[in-house]
Amino acid sequence: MTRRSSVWSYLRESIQKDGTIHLSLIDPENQSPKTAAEIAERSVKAGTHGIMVGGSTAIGVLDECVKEIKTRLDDVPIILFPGNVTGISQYADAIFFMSLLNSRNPYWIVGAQMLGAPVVKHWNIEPISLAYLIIEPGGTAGFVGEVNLIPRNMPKITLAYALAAQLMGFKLIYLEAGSGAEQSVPLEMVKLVSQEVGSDCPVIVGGGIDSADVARGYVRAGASVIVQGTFVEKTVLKDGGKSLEKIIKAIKES
Ligand code: 1GP
Repeated sequence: MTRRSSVWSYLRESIQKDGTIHLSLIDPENQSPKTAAEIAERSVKAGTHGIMVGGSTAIGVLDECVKEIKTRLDDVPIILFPGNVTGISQYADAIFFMSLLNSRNPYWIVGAQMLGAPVVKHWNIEPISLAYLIIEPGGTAGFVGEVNLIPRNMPKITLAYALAAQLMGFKLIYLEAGSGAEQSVPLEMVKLVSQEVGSDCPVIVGGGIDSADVARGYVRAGASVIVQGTFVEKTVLKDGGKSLEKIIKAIKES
């Protein structure tokens, strides 16, 4: 198994080239490692740029899941999206080394990171610093992360957090509505944050994105990365990746 040399360079260059890229998120808790690998493989065929692996609660099966995906897909980066210190696997190419800036509990801002950092360093996993902001409704991530949810009608609060993240030197900013959220992040919020900090810190949007129209809206609002988890897990094996392909095509053509 080889490891990619620099996932961050790959992401940055892909964003520069394509404008907005797509990442597929797989939660190891939702299926067997074999099924997860099948989903990842089909997502790549549908045009996704990389595979994120993680969830708010998964423990135990992560290594198996990452290994299985890696044996099938050696040329697409596998990036950890950890919900806690248990979300680290030595087999991944990179890790979104994230801080949940709007948590009320310092554990999610820097405590888990303090515990995880030596492990990331030991396994030489590429860290990509990421400021994580959870917006209403927030879902499981909002609940587990003890978040002071940003109200949907307060884009300026999100911007203030994003500016703080930029000044603190984070590479990426992730605006999260929560996995499977009924309402995804408001367009106006994505637009404001992308306009003000997007050229320095690319903006990732995720949570409840389930159609080409919604994805198109985020591309036009200036998002650099669109993440889909629930949609990918629900559709890719059923229709061989056709629906996902449509969404990724819409992202490319917007
Ligand atoms: C969750 O933003 C991601 O952390 C993806 O959300 O599962 O709703 O696509 P979905």
